[in-house]
Amino acid sequence: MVTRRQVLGAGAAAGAAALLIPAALRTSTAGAAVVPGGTLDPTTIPKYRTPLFVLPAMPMGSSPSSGVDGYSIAARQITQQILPAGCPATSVFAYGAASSSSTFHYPGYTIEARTNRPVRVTWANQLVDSNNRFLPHLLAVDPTLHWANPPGGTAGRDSKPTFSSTPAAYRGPVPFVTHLHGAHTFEESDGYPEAWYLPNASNIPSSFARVGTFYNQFRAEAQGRFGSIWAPGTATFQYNNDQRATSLWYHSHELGMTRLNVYAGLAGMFLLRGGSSDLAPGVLPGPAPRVGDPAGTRYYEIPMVIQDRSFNSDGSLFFPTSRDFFGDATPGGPFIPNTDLPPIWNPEFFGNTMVTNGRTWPTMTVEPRRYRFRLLNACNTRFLLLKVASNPLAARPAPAAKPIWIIGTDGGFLPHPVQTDTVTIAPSERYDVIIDFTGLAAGTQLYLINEGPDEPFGGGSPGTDFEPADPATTGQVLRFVVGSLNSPDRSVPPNLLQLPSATGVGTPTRTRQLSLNEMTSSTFADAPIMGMLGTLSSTGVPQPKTWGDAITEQVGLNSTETWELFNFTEDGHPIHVHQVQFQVVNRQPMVGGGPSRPPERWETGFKDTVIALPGEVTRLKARFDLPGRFVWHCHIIDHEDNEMMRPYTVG
Ligand SMILES: [Cu+2]
Repeated sequence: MVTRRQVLGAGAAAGAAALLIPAALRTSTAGAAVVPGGTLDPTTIPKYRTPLFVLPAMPMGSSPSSGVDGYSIAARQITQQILPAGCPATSVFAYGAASSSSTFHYPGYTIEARTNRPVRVTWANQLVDSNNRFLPHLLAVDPTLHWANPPGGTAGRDSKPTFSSTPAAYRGPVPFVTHLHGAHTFEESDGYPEAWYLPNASNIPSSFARVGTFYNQFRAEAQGRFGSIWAPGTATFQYNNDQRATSLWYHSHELGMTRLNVYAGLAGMFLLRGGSSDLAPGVLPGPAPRVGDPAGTRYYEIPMVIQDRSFNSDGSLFFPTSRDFFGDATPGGPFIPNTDLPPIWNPEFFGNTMVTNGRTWPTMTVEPRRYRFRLLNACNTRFLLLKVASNPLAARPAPAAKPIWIIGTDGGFLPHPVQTDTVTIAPSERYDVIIDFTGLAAGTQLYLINEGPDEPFGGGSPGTDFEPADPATTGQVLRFVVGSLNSPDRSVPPNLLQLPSATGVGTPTRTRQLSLNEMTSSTFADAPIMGMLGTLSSTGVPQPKTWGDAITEQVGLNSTETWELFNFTEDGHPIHVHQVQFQVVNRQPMVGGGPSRPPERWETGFKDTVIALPGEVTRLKARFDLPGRFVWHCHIIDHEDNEMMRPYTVG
């Protein structure tokens, strides 16, 4: 694989002038070619053979107390037909209702919740075989990062271990903890990356740490706060849902392993409905799946979890097993400890197939009416630029065949519906959209295409500033085929929608200057060894910090702050702050003092993840009203896993 970019050193090496290189001059080396991956050639996979899988609602468990919804959800290894019938099945990690093996699916079934009605979930790590012996990871775990590190024991867990020779991939039991992305929740229920736990397997080596550094503290807090006792191999988290109706998602969130556990399948959606921040039933296209729906129920509100994946010819997921895959250093390294280059971790991952709701390139029969889609980009690294086109192979940028109406994003409804041809969606962002197929003749075929790049996104437009994704593979997502109308569409046309109002976060009393950095190997000139977040000196010099450095963001309880994200790297990064739904203030060139840009039209609601583009400062404001220890991080999860995450505290 060719090096896909020219890397700017972060920190000291990044000259400010270099940051102002126009995006159009950036080297684009990927081209309209198949993205390298496993042994299965993506061009041989038949497209549009498999119906879109409509993710059912997650079955509830018994209610732990009056007014609280209870769930018991486990992570297990299963086999699933992700590739079309006739191709081999794929082993994945999947969430499901612990009492019902048929509910295990990648991605997980959708948790349906009501605003201001708490949901309490017992999350069980059941990554074990039928003899209750632990299963090793499906993918290659790099043990040289700052990671959960169970073999380090209690003294060495959650550390960056040292080695006297380059280690092989870790093959031990899989650490696991779940984060509900976008949730307003206390620290013990937030899925802190050092609050992981191993399965309660029979063969855990006695020298291993079975839980992460913060597990026992949060276990005690959960018992005090809502009376829950955590059994071995589990944690019980409570989501109070005291926030606006919106689309959240749950996913695995372990220190140094999030990219692997999410890629292996541990993700699902969580939809929060009702109350004054939602619309009355019937206003929007619906229903969405509910537990107990009779077979044949027609759905007009459908979550779409979009991911890129690569496969081997035996159906297994492909993920790099060596840094050699990236092609930016001498093959074979040398790696840690002989240089500073991790032996297995790759800076970014781009798959060469597109998978929606756990199926490659599905097809969906739609009625000639409006649909509501809950879009989630659950890719590791890939930014998507989604568009509805009539010809999937049209020259890029393709003409839009239908507009997409954006009505909501991470933190709920926008102030007003926004009509667009393209939805730009970074990893972990959500957009709540309406597509109107009304009036289309039966048999009409439309395609959801992707015009984002097959490489990191730095802003700009497809075909002008970057090469769009390969139209034959990653440039296509799914197909719509128009069928016949089953019943009248009584939903309100999107241009006439009156969306619920919201109260802003208030006036900030403090501004923090924060930096996004990329560190380059001291041995291999163009090879990134990690991303880093940090602060800025008083003279504007970035001060990159590791996960293990002392906490610098200590926020006062109930205070409102502006965070200025200075991006010193060459790529865009989706920055996620736990606990809060923030407002995007503006973006401005870091150097030269050019005018600031207001938020994009689809960013005018509340967000928990924001695209920070290279060479710009991106400003957000948030109110922090829950005390505790949380994290903020890049949601390119390959970056997050290798130092591009920082703890922060409130109160
Ligand atoms: Cu990043």
